[in-house]
Amino acid sequence: MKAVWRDRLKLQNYISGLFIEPDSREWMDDYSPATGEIIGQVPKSQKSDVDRAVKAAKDALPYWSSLTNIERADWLDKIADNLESKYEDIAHLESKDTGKPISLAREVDAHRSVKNFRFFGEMIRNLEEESFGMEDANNRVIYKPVGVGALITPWNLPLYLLSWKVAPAIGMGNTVICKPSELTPLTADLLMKSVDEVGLPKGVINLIHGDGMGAGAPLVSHEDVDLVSFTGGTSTGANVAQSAAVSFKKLSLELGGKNASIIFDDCDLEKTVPGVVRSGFLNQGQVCLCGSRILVQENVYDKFVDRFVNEVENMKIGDPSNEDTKLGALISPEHLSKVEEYIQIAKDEGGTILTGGYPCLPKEFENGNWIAPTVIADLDVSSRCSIEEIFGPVVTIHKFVNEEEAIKIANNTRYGLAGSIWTTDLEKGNRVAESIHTGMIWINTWLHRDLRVPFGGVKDSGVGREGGRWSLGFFSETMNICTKYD
Ligand code: TXE
Repeated sequence: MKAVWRDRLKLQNYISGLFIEPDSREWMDDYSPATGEIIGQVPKSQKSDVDRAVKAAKDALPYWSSLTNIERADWLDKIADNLESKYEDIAHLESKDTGKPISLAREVDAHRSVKNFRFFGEMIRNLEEESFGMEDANNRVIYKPVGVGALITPWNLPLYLLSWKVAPAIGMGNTVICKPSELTPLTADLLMKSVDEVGLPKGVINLIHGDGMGAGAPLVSHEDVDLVSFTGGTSTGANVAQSAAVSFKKLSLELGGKNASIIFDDCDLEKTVPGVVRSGFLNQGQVCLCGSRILVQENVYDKFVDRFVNEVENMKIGDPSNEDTKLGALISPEHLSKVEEYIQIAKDEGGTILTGGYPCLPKEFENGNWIAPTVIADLDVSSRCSIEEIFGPVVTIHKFVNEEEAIKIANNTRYGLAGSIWTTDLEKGNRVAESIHTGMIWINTWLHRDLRVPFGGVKDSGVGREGGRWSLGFFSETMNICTKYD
């Protein structure tokens, strides 16, 4: 299938089935992370745009929520089919907008965006009512829509994360307003085109572009918004939580991570090294699940580090549109500066840079946000780079002696999202996993996703779980109806 790429897309909001300009008539530039060129213009929306979108969603609610699960599942399938026909477009737009390699955008972003709609369509079609019989009565548990949902998403996996929220939200009978990151608006626009093409009833899915303060904040605090699902940074998440709490909105927060990869000396190094490289650097380390702290048992430390650094240095960095590129650019100049500052902090705190620096790239990329994958050793386990989220292609490596010490280091952070454990002793792997304070752990793998399982974190990594029936639970109100027999 041929990709369609149109330079400098001038985007519109999508409200009540219409693509419309923002009231401000102002747009922000959208930049290519790889080259620094302007590739699109993003509406700078404000409260009046948000008000209009919320009204559209509220007006659409009575009809949409009156449909059966099967009817709504059919709509999810239609959106999935339409997105699938745009598979190559999704990959190209996402790669252009985020700076990630095209192969990754295809395998991960395009694939999962389609799959999210199919998966939740299937789940909702087969959702069965639960009942609890008593001697003299019966309890029926039913799922009702929550109402109008605000879905706020970040820039690292734009359509992947947006579809992860939209599909279960509308599938359970809610109507929604999407607020994608202002840094990566292109595939959210594509989704609206799909929704428009399939003829989804107007107002069920609305989209407001804009920045956090102008568009995100008035959306979260809007009195007619009943639920907020947010994925993004921890400090923004704290603001969102504060604002949503005032009117007791249903809230799910998926925030940052500082995940440990724990390598025991009995691991299979042939599989562990590539697995840990992937977990450290996928999407330039800009995935909340990335394993950015690598804890290695002392007996295998030197051998692991040698092989690991060698494999990292062999990753191909450069033009995201090349099929064999493994690492692309960072999302923005500001984010690149944040990552550079952390590398400087690591040096100041006594870290040794085992590999890193800047890649040598053709002239067309000189204004992009580039940095080579960086591996830092010799830092104290409590140093800032070892416990704070960097969210870039930077990992720290630490030595541990035994299980207890590995667990202690892994838990030595305010974050608690995920992690991975690498060992051939599965009993030990499971024992250690249960002691780690996170919402998810992988053993001998990473980012091996079954969409039925709960996804989310503890501590500063968030509140609540999405995924499978947890998403269906979050995007609905469960109600019990108890009927007493004569
Ligand atoms: O995300 P923000 P940023 C981490 C990562 C990164 C840091 C900051 O460490 O360096 O967060 O990234 C919208 N009310 N993650 O600043 O601000 C915003 O417009 C409502 C981890 O880019 O959290 C965007 O749509 N909405 C993360 C979304 O929130 C607001 C992925 C996320 O932006 C708002 C990305 C407000 N007051 C970064 N302010 C993950 N969990 O995967 C902003 N927004």
